[in-house]
Parts: sequence; structure tokens; C-alpha cells
Amino acid sequence: MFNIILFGPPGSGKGTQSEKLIAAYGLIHLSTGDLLRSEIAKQTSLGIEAKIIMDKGQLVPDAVVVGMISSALDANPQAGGFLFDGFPRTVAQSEALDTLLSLKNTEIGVVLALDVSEEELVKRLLNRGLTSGRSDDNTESVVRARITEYHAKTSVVARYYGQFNKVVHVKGEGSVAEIFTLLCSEIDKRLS
Ligand code: B4P
Repeated sequence: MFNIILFGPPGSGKGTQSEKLIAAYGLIHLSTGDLLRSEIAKQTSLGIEAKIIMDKGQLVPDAVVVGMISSALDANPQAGGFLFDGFPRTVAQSEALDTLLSLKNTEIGVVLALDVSEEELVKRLLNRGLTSGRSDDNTESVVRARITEYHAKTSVVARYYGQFNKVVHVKGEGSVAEIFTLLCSEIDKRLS
């Protein structure tokens, strides 16, 4: 089993590249953002609580997202590997993920970190907000709050996995196809 974390700030292209990577490598895609938005669409109590937090640009509590990931791992016993997109976002989530994977006798193979400048992130997210209907992409202050939250709580996740030599930085600016090629070459190095 080969498991990948696609890491990076909001708008760095994690969702965009995940779609291509799961198709190319036959991985199960686990996006906590998508899982949360599905709860919001169904108007579950979890979704209603999560929407209030997400609309402020803040992170949903660790216990909520770890619970969602744990259920998703259990729901896919035959998976050949997982692609984690937007998870883990804190060191506590990273430690919880490592524990969940070790219970299944597996681990993270590589953390692919997309590097994108802040101005490009803001531009992409506000642009997506014009068409996505996502309330967390609508206003510049919320978009910038998400980037601040990333620097405060999420960027340390790269340091956490860095201590196990699992992090590779990839330039996240350029065409979607160019970035995909860079990501594939890093994965292929580790699979061969
Ligand atoms: P997510 O759903 O994870 O989304 P994201 O960080 O906003 O975006 P992503 O990086 O996937 O960007 P994308 O490819 O779509 O998080 C949303 C919220 O959910 C968080 O703020 C948080 O509140 C909550 N949440 C999620 N996971 C959590 C967790 N683990 N713990 C706590 N809270 C959690 O790309 C963005 C745009 O750029 C798109 O419009 C795309 O078309 C464009 N784009 C992509 N690649 C491009 C390229 N190469 N050039 C130009 N544009 C590009």
C-alpha cells in the first residue's frame, strides 16, 4: 500500500491535482474539505457546526476530522493506497493519522508539498469564489484568514513529517499539467 499526503496552503491546487493523481495511481481520495462540504449539503448537525467555522476561515476541531478520516479508512478495506487531500492540517491530526495507519500496518509514503505565493493563492480562491458557490471563497478577508490559519497551525505539519524525511517540495505555480508531471515524477521515484 502506498499512501500520499498532498500538502499546501488553501488554493495551492490540492483538490485539482488530487483528481488527476487518483486516476493515474488508483488511489482512494480522502479530502476532509469534500467530506465536510458533503455534511453541510446534507445539513447534518456536524455540517451546520462546521459551516460556521469554515465561513470564518478557521479549522474545524481535530476530533471531528480525525473521526471522519477514521471512518473513511475503515470503509475502504481493499484500498491499494490513499491520497490524503487537505488532511492532516495540524500536528495533532498528523499524529492521529500515523496511529490510524499503523493499526492497518501501513504508513505515509511521501508528503508532496505544493509551494505557491500568497498573492497567487488569494487570486485563485477569489476567482473560484465567482463560480463555486463556496461561501469561504467569497471575501478577501476570509481567504486571508484561511492563509493566516495555515501559517499558524498547518505549515508545522511539513516540519513534523520532515523529521522522518518524507517531505518533497514541488513548485505549485505553472500549468495544471506541468505541476501534475512534477508530482508524478516524485511518486514514481518512490514506487520504483
Ligand atoms: P479544502 O477543501 O481542503 O480546500 P482548499 O484548501 O481551499 O483548496 P485546495 O488547495 O484544494 O485548492 P484547489 O485545488 O481547489 O478546505 C476548505 C476548508 O475546510 C478549510 O478552510 C477548513 O475550514 C476546512 N477543513 C478542511 N480540512 C480540514 C482539516 N483537516 N482540519 C480542519 N479543518 C479542515 O484550487 C483552488 C483554485 O485554484 C481552483 O479554482 C483551481 O481551479 C485553481 N487552480 C488549481 N491549480 C491551478 C494552477 N496550476 N494554476 C491556476 N489556477 C489553479
